[in-house]
Amino acid sequence: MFDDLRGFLAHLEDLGQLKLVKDAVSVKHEIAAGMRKVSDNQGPALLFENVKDYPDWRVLGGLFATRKLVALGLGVPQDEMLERYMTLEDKRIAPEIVATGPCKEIKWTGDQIDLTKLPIVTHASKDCGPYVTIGMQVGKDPDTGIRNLSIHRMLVLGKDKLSLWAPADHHLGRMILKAEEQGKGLPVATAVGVEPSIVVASQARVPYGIDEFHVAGGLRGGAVKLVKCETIDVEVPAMAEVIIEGVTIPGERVPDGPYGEYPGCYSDAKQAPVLKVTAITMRKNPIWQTALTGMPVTENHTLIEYGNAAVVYREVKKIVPEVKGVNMTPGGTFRHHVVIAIKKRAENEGRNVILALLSMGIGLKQVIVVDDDIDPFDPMQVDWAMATRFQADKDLIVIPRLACSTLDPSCPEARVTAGMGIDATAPLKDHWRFEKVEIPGVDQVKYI
Ligand SMILES: Cc1cc2nc3c(=O)[nH]c(=O)nc-3n(C[C@H](O)[C@H](O)[C@H](O)COP(=O)(O)O)c2cc1C
Ligand SMILES: [Mn+2]
Repeated sequence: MFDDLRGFLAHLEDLGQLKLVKDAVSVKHEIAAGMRKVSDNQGPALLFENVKDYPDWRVLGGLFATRKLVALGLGVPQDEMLERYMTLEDKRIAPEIVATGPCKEIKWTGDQIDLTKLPIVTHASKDCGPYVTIGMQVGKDPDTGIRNLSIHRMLVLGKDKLSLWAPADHHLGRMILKAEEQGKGLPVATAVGVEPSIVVASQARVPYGIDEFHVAGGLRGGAVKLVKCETIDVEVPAMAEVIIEGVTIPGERVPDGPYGEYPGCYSDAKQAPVLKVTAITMRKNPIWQTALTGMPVTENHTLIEYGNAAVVYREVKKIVPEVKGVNMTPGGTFRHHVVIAIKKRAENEGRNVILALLSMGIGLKQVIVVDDDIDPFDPMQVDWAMATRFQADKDLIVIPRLACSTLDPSCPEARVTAGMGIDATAPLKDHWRFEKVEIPGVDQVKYI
């Protein structure tokens, strides 16, 4: 596996999956424009070497723009990703604390702290400002001290202040609220530019109280090396490009937005916690990494696919042991829509699957269940199943007002959604009526 981000970049360069961009680009929109293009065109990732106003920096964008890049990051063949991801997610290898590391090569403390000296990118046309979009936030539960690793966007508010959009239904948001109840700020470190398994692990849907660095260890097949921060009691990846250390200001909230969000629409300004920066450390000749979100598919979608598909697969498996496929669909942002293929052996198993998935609260609003003779990844076959095996009056389930982690603008209020289930499995009774028409001997035809 890769020791650090630079190791992964060298690998991508060998494979022709990394483009070194020499053209001068601005951090305002111009970098994001290139990222949009490679997200729409199957890569490659982009390393901008000539960033206007930031001569000391290189900026990396679209590192996970395609599903192929995510698979390369984990060193897993793309068609085996879900199966392998699930095995590796369960492996769990504890991180190792080391004395120091490259992320300490340069240190800014006190008056040296200045976020405006980092090439933080403004992405979408209506974004309210520059955002850190792929920082790995590390926080600790104020009572147990157990770490959490996740990604939350941060808006630059000044030289030493950032917003930190971590809502209460995410683990870091919960920690911030817990600390506030004790009248304290929460120390939070943000690591930018780490190797891919740490990024993918940050998206694992593991319960509160599980340190995602253990998941990263399993994904990469070896312990992640962590070092202590300079100013807060938090550990961060030793090989990271940049570390931003800070403490949330208890009770303080700022408007954060509008921002071009993962559903592909702008979110309104939300009241986000504020982080006071206490130190910035980095490697020599640092690489700043930024990630695009907005209309699917971007890296905000590809990175989330397998964490979501895994938790859905496991939930379905509890009800129907023979799960043939789980397709979190790209148009459904890899969060909202799923197609499940099952081998059903009791009449209403599909309905149980629908209820179980809609009640998970992970953002699902549309669940389609098909039989195992349908490829859930083929929209034509799924449509055919709906055309011939589904009747809306008896096979459609609508559940109003579910609590749900979502930024979908069609929701009646924040974090509330209706759920829809479509049971497009054929009845077991009179099954011959739902069989696909087949012609014998097609495989033997040699003349075309
Ligand atoms: C590129 C990227 C950006 C993200 N930005 C945010 C964000 O700004 N706010 C947020 O709550 N979640 C964001 N997420 C999703 C969370 O990081 C994800 O749900 C994570 O699993 C939460 O961790 P937790 O389960 O420990 O709460 C982002 C994910 C990715 C891949
Ligand atoms: Mn977590």
